[in-house]
Amino acid sequence: MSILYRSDAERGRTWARIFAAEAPDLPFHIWPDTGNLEAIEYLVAWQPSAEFLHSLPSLKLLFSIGAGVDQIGLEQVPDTVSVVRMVEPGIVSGIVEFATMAVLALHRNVLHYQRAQREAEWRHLDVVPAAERRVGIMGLGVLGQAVLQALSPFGFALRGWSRTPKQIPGVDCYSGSDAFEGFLGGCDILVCLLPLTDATRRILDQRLFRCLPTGARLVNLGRGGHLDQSALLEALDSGRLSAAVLDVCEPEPLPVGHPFWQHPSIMLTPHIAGVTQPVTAARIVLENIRRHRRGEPLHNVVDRAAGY
Ligand code: NDP
Ligand code: OXD
Repeated sequence: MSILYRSDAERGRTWARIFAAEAPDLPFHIWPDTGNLEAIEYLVAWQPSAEFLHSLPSLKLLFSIGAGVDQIGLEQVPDTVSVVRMVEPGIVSGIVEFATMAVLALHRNVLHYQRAQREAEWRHLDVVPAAERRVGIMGLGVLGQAVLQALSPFGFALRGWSRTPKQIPGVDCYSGSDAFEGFLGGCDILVCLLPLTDATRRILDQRLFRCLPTGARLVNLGRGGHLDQSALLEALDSGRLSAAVLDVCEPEPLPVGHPFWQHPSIMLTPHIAGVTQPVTAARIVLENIRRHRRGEPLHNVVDRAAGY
């Protein structure tokens, strides 16, 4: 029995140290040193190929190194293998910090002031009180709820949208496609924290932008595949949207010359909002392996039918 880690090798060395100290009976390998492929029961990876997965006859658990699992391609994972996503405090605090930064930057018109500074213009906009700014989160899971909690002390009018109904104190909750337009109509700042599935691909499209209040602002922290890029450019250029913060895009990185790189109303970051932290993540994975070995239910198993 062994575990193979197939991701960033430098962070993998921290994982290896933790496993050596806390689970010395479980051999820990860092790709490309796989050890005996037939002994691998646990795999930690971002985007393993179908061919590689099928070369591991004893594989029992596939741990996504990230919170999202769309990059794995669930349909290619053998039915005998459970897929577990990464829910660990390092990702959560990273997303909370980034989303708070992005919402505050959009609320206080930071992209406008960056442009004004570049043009050496002393050009101010009205300050809108937080209570008059409506912030909506698409996706009320681990990350969406943590972001709402962090935004609460600022006094924004908060709302959220999910697949199944939720009740969150201080947040107007909407669910399902029937409630979607009503939700969007009250989002001056919209944050996408959805998983990428068949139901959410290209959800950030022209129809959605038309349902937002004129001049709304967008933050996409989900996946690049959520966004219809042409629709965003059109919405920004027509004034339907006024600014966007994009941490994810498709492809990553964007090609040289892509219009997002230089767009004055887009802030682009290279998928760094929530980064898996090796010390906390290794311990979370180890706890799940222990549960598996004791025959107990696992935490954060992906629902393959739902795709997240
Ligand atoms: P969760 O699985 O905890 O939550 C997902 C939420 O999305 C749930 O509230 C779910 O609804 C909702 N949802 C899913 N499908 C739909 C749908 N069709 N319609 C409406 N709501 C839907 O995920 P996390 O919060 O942990 O992560 C969310 C995503 O964030 C990840 O999948 C990943 O893509 C992205 N991410 C990005 C990072 C970055 O650095 N930019 C870092 C980490 C994650 P319900 O509650 O009803 O099930
Ligand atoms: C994740 C990510 O899914 O980093 O964790 O995008």
